[in-house]
Amino acid sequence: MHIKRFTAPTVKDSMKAIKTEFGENALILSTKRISAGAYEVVAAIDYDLSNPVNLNLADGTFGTSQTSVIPGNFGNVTLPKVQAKENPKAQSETIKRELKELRELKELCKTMISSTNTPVSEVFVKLEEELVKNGIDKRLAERILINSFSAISKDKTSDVAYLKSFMKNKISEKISVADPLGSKGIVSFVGPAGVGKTTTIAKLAAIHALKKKRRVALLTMDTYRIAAADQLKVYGKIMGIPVEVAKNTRELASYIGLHNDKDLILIDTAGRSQKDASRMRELNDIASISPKIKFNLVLSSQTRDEVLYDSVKSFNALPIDSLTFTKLDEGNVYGPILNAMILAKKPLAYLTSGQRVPEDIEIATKERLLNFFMPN
Ligand SMILES: Nc1nc2c(ncn2[C@@H]2O[C@H](COP(=O)(O)OP(=O)(O)O)[C@@H](O)[C@H]2O)c(=O)[nH]1
Ligand SMILES: [Mg+2]
Repeated sequence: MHIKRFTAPTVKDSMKAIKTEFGENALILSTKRISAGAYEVVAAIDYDLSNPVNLNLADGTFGTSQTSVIPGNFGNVTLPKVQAKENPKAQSETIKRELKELRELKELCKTMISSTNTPVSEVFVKLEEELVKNGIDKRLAERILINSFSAISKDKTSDVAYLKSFMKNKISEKISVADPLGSKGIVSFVGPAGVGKTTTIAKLAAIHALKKKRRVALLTMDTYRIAAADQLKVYGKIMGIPVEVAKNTRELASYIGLHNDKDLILIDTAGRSQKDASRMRELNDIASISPKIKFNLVLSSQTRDEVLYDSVKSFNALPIDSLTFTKLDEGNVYGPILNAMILAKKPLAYLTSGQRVPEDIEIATKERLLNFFMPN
């Protein structure tokens, strides 16, 4: 469903604009006079059937692993291949399911329109605005809202507080958290350049080596930028922990062997553009050294929509175990974290909010995340 506000000098003019943009099938959600000579009409249109949408209204999910959570940009993460393999019977099942979902969506819109005492549509639009203002992808915001509105009893659809807590629960079901350094292991930090991988590693190394007294070794494969390895060496020296520079995956494998007595081995990698195929291959080679190596994808919370989705999609080709979001101190919009988590379908490990080592890092908790996504 696509919802849009149309403002014009008269309702008739708004209707004309709606008809031009949305066609005959537009559903009118609300009409109000906003000032002398200005009327606002909120209209909605069903998704085009050709658009790969799975609302899963029946079970209240935002989408399944076989279909996109969010159409459009999110659609080609897993969808094209899965669809290509579908046999005609499965395809017809998919079409049937989608038609059923569209019918349910239409019913939901009708319910919203017919509610005259407390215009549900206004609550819907207001909550959607709140989510979108917080950086939550509009398409995801609509799904969360539709799933929530359709799952609660009608007398609750204008109770904003109830709706918010219901939506929080819905989001909570869809996200998870995990600390990859909870037990002994090897974790490689990957992600675009400049997001804060090396700083995050320094913070984690300080916490585990100095505070928790665990045996830690740092390995770096970042030999592309001058002084990149030095940055980590300085941290290692201050903390009194070994730092090894590996020029290739063969060397990396031998350093991993050398430090097999350690509780934790943290691997720093060169920040690379996901468009750089040879460097992405190198990251894949790290994965092939040992299945024990975990991958944490580090992303900046300040990266917006398309660029962020691009990174998630490209790096998700690696066996990513968890995510980290950095630079929370640089903004007050947290939706992109949710967008990326839903798209990546991976748990969140750490949040960082400053340059101080080791103070500015925290282990992610669901409670904290939900407060970021839907502040009270
Ligand atoms: N404001 C802020 N800056 C950060 C944070 N994490 C890292 N940085 C800074 O971002 C820049 C790049 O960090 P670096 O760790 O070298 O990124 P890398 O290229 O991914 O290894 C440095 O100036 C860091 O001090 C954070 O949480 N908040
Ligand atoms: Mg670095």
